[in-house]
Amino acid sequence: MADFQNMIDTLIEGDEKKLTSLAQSALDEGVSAKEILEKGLMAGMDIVGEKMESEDMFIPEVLRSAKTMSAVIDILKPLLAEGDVITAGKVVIGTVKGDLHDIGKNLVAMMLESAGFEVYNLGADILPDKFVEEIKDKNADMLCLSALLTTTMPMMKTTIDALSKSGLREQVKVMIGGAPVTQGFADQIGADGYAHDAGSATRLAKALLQ
Ligand code: B1M
Repeated sequence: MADFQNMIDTLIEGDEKKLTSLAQSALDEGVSAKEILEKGLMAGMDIVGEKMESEDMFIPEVLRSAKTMSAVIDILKPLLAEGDVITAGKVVIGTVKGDLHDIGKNLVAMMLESAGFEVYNLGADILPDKFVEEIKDKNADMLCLSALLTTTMPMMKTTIDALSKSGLREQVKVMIGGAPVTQGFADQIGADGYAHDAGSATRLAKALLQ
């Protein structure tokens, strides 16, 4: 019988070799890729998110778990049947124009992907119109904006304004984050939510799209 708890613990430890072997053994026993994804990997990543919020895990450890999960997902992907993965929502994410910081944003993107979101990561230094274009193109449910500089925070408002101007604001939730960003700033510029770190970003994204 598949040992999902062992998979969860191994994902938290970030031991890619062991998790690959556990997933392979489960597949050999006839356990479906979908079950491994949901009960082993996604369940484990939920705990990683909680541990990050409570500061029981730190950025390098979270990154290691996220990379471990991605490696095992690559094995499962060809075995997942169409319809096996119900996405939690489509998310467009990027760092705003003028800002080159992307390490934290990439961590948020990885965590969202691990939680079952379909993530379109545009990168850093992204113009408001590029975000809008991508949202239209992908029919996205959520826009995630990151900024690490106090000087680029106003670009978050400019981007939300561009979204409103395009007529898409009502159908897209906007979440913002980054070290200098606060809940007060999110309220001020009309974002739907602010998250402090990648763990709480995943939780908030789920809540906003529920
Ligand atoms: Co720069 N930088 N940097 N930098 N840099 C900071 C941000 C700074 C605080 C350093 C300092 O002075 N102490 C300072 C900003 C000051 C301010 O505005 N308040 C600063 C500065 C001034 C600059 C330059 C202007 C320096 C210069 O050229 N004179 C310049 C600006 C370039 C530009 O962007 N136009 C610059 C350049 C750079 C590098 C390119 C060298 C490099 C970035 C490389 C890269 O990202 N690819 C860099 C780095 C690495 C940093 C520090 C050292 C580290 C940032 C980081 O990656 N942290 C940073 C100082 C620091 O933070 N200690 C600094 C780790 C990362 C995991 O955390 O990004 O906070 P963080 O992400 C967290 C949360 O914030 C949150 O979740 C993440 C995970 O928990 N989060 C979200 C992030 N986005 C989110 C989105 C969400 C939700 C949560 O929802 C959508």
